[in-house]
Amino acid sequence: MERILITSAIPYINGIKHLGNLVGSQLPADLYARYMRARGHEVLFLCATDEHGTPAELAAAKAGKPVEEFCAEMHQVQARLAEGFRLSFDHFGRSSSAENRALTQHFAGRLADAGLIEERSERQVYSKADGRFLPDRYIEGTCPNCGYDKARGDQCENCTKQLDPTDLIEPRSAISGSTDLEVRETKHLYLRQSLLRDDLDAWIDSQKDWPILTTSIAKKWLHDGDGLQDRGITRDLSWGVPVRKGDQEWPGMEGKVFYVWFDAPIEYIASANEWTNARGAGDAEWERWWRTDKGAGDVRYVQFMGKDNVPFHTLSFPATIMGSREPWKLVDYIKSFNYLNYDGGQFSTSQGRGIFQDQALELLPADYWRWWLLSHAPENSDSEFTWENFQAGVNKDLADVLGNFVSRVTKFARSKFGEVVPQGGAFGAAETALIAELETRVRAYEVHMQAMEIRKSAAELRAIWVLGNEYLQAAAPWSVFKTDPDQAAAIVRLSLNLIRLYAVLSAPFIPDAAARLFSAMNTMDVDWPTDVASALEALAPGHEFAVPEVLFAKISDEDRDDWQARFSGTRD
Ligand code: B3M
Ligand code: ZN
Repeated sequence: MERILITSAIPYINGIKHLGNLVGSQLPADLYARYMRARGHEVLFLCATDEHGTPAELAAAKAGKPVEEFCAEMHQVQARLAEGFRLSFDHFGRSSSAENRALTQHFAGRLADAGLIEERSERQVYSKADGRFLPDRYIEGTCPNCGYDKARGDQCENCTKQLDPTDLIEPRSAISGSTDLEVRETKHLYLRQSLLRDDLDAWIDSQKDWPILTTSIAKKWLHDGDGLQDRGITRDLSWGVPVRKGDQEWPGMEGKVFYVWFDAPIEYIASANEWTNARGAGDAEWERWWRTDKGAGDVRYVQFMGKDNVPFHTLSFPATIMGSREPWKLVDYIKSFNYLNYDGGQFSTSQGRGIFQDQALELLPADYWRWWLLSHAPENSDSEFTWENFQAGVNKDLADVLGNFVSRVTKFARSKFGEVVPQGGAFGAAETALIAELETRVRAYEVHMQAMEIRKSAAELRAIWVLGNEYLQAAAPWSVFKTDPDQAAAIVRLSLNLIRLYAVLSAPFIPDAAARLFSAMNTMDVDWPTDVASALEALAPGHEFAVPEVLFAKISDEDRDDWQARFSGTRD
C-alpha cells in the first residue's frame, strides 16, 4: 500500500468555473484519487479556492459586497458545485484561511533568512482620494491608440493594445473615478528565483517520467530569453496575506500583501492543515503528508493542472520550497492539460462563453459530464466540446453500451429466473474466452489509470463494456433458454456478476451510476478484481438483486439543438 498526496490547481474565487477548467485539473485529479483509493492506497486529495488578488477584489466590487463576504459566499457555491460533480476532496480549503496566512508568512521569513528576498523600489500610481496605490488594471483612461475612453492601465479592451498606466490620456481611478493621481515610490519584495536556477534545473532534469507538456514548459521558462526572472511577491492591495517575516513585522512593508501567486500554492499545504484543524486532529497528521522529516518521505505527491499553471508549479512553488531550506515535500509528478475548446471557439470566463458548472448540472447528472469530459480530456492536444459529440458519446457509450447491457441482463434474468442469481451449469468456451479477454483488458486499464493516461483509460473501460455486450449478443440466452435452460442460467449468472465488476471498474469515472449498480446488485463488495475469474463469482447463486431504473437516458436531437442554441451566446 502506498501513500499518495493529490492536489488539483485551486480555482479562482471570482466566478463559477466552466467545464474547461473542470477537465483541466479537478476532474482528472478526482479520477486518479478514486482509482488509487479503490486499489487500497492511502490517499489525501486536497483542493481549495484561490481567494486573493485583484480579480477577487474586482468581482466583489462588481457584486457590491465586501470582499470577505463575497469570498465566503463564493467558496460555498464552489464547494456545492464540487459536490455536485462528485469531486471527492478530503478537504476543500480556502487560501484566505488563517492556516495559509501563517504558512505564507512563515515561508517568506525563511526565504528572507536564506537571503533569497530582495527589496526593490518602484514607481507606481497612487490615488489620494482612495488612499492607496492602484494596480494597473485599477486605472482607467482614454486609449492613446484608438481613443476608447474606458481603456485599462494594463490593456485597452477595445483595440487590445497592451498599455502602461502612464500611456493613458486623462487617467483616473477605476475605484473612485478620481483624477487626483500621482506617481510615488513604493517598495516591494522580490523572490530571487534566479539564485535557485541550478537547483531547479537539476531537479527538473531528474524527473525522467514527467509528461512532455510539463517538462517542455518548465524548460522553456528556465532557459528561454532572460531565463528565470526574479519575481515580485508583494502588492499594494488590502486583500491578501499581510506581509510579515514569520511572526515578525516587516519594516517598510506595512499595508502590503503577498502576491496571490505566492500564497496560492502554499495553500496546498495549508489545506492539509485546515483539514486536521477542522477535526481537532494534531499537526502530526497533516505533517506526515507534507514534511519529509515527519513521515512524508514515502509519500508520492501528484499535482493536476492546466498548462498555463505549469510555470508556477515547476519553478516558483518549488523555489519557495527549496529556498525555505526546510524538508517540505516536493511534487513527484505533474499531470498537465491542454485546453478544452467550446463549439468552434474558446471557453471564456470573462466573456461568459461556453457551459459553466452550475448550468451543466442543471441539464444533466454529473456522470454524463464526467464521462464525456474525461474520455475527451485534452491530454496531447487541445480538444473540443461540441453538442453533437457530447450527444454521441453519452448515447453510444453510456446508454447503448453500458446502460443497455445492464438493462437487458437484469430484465431477462428476472423474467426467467426471478430476482436471484441463478445457478446454471458450468462455463463453456465462450465464457472462458470472455474471462481471458477481460483479464487482459482489466490489466491494461490498470496500467493506463496508474499512468494517468485518461483517454486511454476511458477507451479501455469502454472496450470492457463492449465485451459484455458482444458476449451477451453471441451467447443469446433468450434463444438458449428454449433448449437448454441450465446453460442460459449460467450465462445470466456470469452477466449479473459482470454488472458488479463493471460497477467496480467504472466507479472512478461515473461514481453515481456505479453506486446504483452496486445497490441494484445488492452488494457491498467493491473489491478490485485482481483475478477476473474469481471476481465473476462474487455474487453466488441465490443472491438477490433488483432491476435498476434506466441507468442513462439518451439525449434527444431536440434537446441537443435546444441546448446548443441556449449556450451559443454569452452569459452575463
Ligand atoms: N487559481 C489559476 C487557475 O485556476 C489559479 C491556480 C492556482 S494553483 C495554486 O487556473
Ligand atoms: Zn485602444
